[in-house]
Order: sequence, then C-alpha cells, then structure tokens
Amino acid sequence: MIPLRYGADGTGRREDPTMRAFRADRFGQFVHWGLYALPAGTWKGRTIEFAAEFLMQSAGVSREEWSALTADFTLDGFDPAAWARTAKRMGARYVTVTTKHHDGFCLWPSAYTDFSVAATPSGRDVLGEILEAYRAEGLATHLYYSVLDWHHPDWRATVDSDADREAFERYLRFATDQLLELAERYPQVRGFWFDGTWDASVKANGRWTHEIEQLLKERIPGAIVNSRLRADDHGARHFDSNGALMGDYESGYERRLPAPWDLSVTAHDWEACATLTQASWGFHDSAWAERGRKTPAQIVEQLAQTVSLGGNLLLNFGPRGDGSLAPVEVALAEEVGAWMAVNGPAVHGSGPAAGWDYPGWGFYTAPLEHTAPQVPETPDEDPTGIVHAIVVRIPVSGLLTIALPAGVALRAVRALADGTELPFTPLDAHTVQLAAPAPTGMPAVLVLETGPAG
Ligand code: JFZ
Repeated sequence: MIPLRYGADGTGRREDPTMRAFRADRFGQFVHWGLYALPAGTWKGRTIEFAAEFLMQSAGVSREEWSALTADFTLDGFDPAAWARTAKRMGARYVTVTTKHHDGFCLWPSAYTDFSVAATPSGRDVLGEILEAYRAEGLATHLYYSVLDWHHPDWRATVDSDADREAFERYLRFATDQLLELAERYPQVRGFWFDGTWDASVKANGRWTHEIEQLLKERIPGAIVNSRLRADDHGARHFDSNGALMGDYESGYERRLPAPWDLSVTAHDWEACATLTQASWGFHDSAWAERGRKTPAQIVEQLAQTVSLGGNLLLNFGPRGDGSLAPVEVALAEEVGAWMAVNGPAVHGSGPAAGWDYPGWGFYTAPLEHTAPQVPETPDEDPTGIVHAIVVRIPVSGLLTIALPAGVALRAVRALADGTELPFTPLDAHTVQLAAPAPTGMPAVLVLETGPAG
C-alpha cells in the first residue's frame, strides 16, 4: 500500500439511500447546452466535423468573437418543461446538465464572472429553470462542471513557471467559488459530474480535487461525485495509486461500454455516457452529425448491456440554439420510452444477475434486491426469484439456449410485454432451450422464473 493523502476515501461502495437511489435509477439524461448550440458546428460557413461544443477551439474562434454569441442566446424556443417531460417519458430517472462547459459560459448568473446568462438578452437563471422543470417531473438532478476553461485568463493546461502556478491557483479558487455557489444556489441537486480534468495542471493538484469533493459533500450531504474529478497525490486519475476507486462511481466509459462478459466492472458503481449522434455532445446541425445516429434499438441494447454489468447509462441530448429539442431526439426518446413503459422493470431497480453467464444473444438483469439469492451460496438458500432475459440478437437457429447456474431450476418463462408463457426444453441438468420470440425490431424481454433445482 502506497500511503496517500488524496487517494480513495477507503470506505468502498456507498450503501446510503442517495447512492442506492442513484444506482436503482440506471438511466439518466445528459444535457449539453450552451453558446455552442447556436453555431451548431459551423463557423463562418465552414462546417467542422468535430464535436460542436469544441467549435471555439476547432475553428480557432477568439474569446471576443465567441463571447459575442451571448447576444443571440435569446431563449426563443427554450422550454425546459418539454425537456423534462421528454426525459421522463423516455424512462430517464435523473438528468445531468452542463452548468459550464469548456468555453467557460455559465448557465447560471454567477457572481464570479460576467460570462454567463446574465450577459444574454433575457438575463434569466436558465439553470435554475431547468432544475425546477426536472424536479417538477420527479427526476433527480446532477450538475456537470468543466474544470477546463478556455475563457478564464488564469486557466492553464500545464504549469511551467511560478507565474503559471499563481495563475492556476487563482483559477482553482475561482472554480471553488463557483462550485460552492452552485451548491448554495441549488441545494436540491443530487450530485456533481466533473469534466475537463485530464490536463497536467489538474493532475498536479490532486489535493484540490480531494478538497472540493469533501467541501461539496459538506454542503450537500449525500452528494454523489464522479471519479473523473479526481487525481491522487501522484496524479493517478479515477483509480488511485493503490487501485482504489476515487469518487463515488467510475465515469471513464465514454461512447463505449465494458465487454458484456467483463464482470470485473461489477466490483464498483459506474456510469457510462453516450451520444445519440456519432460524436457530438452539443447540437451539431450537419449531415456529418446525422451519420451514425443511433436507433432506439441500439440505445436499448446499450442500456441492457450497461444494467447487466451493474452500471448506469447517461444518454446525451443536445438542445438547439433557441432552446428547443431537435425533433429527431424527441422521436428517439418517445420510442425508447415506449419500450421502457413495458420493459422498464428489467432496467429500473435492476442489476447484474449474479452467476448467470453472458448468453451471447442478449443480457440478463435481476432486481437489485434479489441479486444475492439468485445463486444460492449455501445449499439451503432459496434461489426463487426472477431474472430478466433481454434478447437483442436472435440466433439463426431461432433457438435461445439458457445455461442455468448450479442449484437453480427454471420454473417458467414469460414474455414481459404480455405475460405469454413460452415453453422450454431441458437439454441437460442445467441447460434449457426455447424458441426465440419473433423479431419486432426492438429487444424482447423474457421473465425467467427460478426456483431450487432437484
Ligand atoms: C468530454 C468533453 O470534452 C466533451 O465535450 C463532453 O462533455 C464529454 C461528456 O466529456 O470529452 C471526453 C472526456 C473523456 C474522454 C473522452 C472525451 N475519455 O476519457 O476518453
């Protein structure tokens, strides 16, 4: 064990009510919204085939020119109630919203900078309105905050001189002030999602990442903080130099997921984030962004894979410059929501089905409170319960093979959608086979009712 001052807190997986609620939610909505939604990937007629929220950097726009966008941030189509309704109907249980992205523009009227909604025509507290809209729909709220800041004169990627050190120390003071301001203005939030922490300047300041996590948790008891914030004494990120997770859940899976059989990730809480378009988080109005746009079935498959491995999925939406949602994203949310309305029990409050091997044709999930008894650890433990089989690929044989964990028998198989019972045939002591459900274009969920073998 390497002695660390700013490593993991050593308490392991959190089991308090706030963390349990976050874990049971499983599905969240990410919202990337800021000035970058106005140019939406195109600057002076030139479309940049890169994430829209990076346009200031990728198109080489000066601070002054970028700041002038505030005049066009008029909120003409801004309808946070519609965002929240869309998220709720999709089956998301929480939202994570960008308060300040890399360009430094703040969605709340911060006392520590002029570069905020206070400088836009309406002057409204946009963030406050968004949080209130989601609260009204019963969703929990988390705040995204980028430490990286292209606007602030004191931000540094590297600290190469005493002058840099002083500047970056002032910057961290500014970030601390802003984060405590957010906690004070919006004490109803459930957590903080840090980003833009990969630079050498932050890695050399593990102490600050540790302190700000503690400070925010003092101000908002139970607050949930992602691992991306953290660096330890030696600059190790996410996991400290002893391999222990820092922050409350691992947040390194981005536009990718762990392999379906990689049970190592079930050792801790984690959340993956995903884009609907190929590679832009902010609204990108171009044919490039549309290429590779995900289908509802792909989203549901990612969600099923995530839950089967004990993670949460944070699915990104990029509202347009006027504050309205793009119709294509609303349509996607509706279709995912129609699936969730029927099959939500395989996602919400579910987690890995311990002892059930990855079947290839889909994913198993089990209700969180039943996870333990699914596979009896002692012969007298009762494995009665249910496992959800989420079928995403139908084998050409048309048959699904289910390998049962030792000591577990299959009592019945039903379609979750309508309760129809599906007959199955035992192949040997712990393998059964059944006809795959007819393809509908969307994953089918089967409820496997289990009991003790023999
Ligand atoms: C970051 C941001 O730069 C991006 O704009 C967006 O907000 C996203 C959610 O987070 O992008 C990253 C961060 C981490 C990795 C890749 C892109 N990573 O760990 O591979």
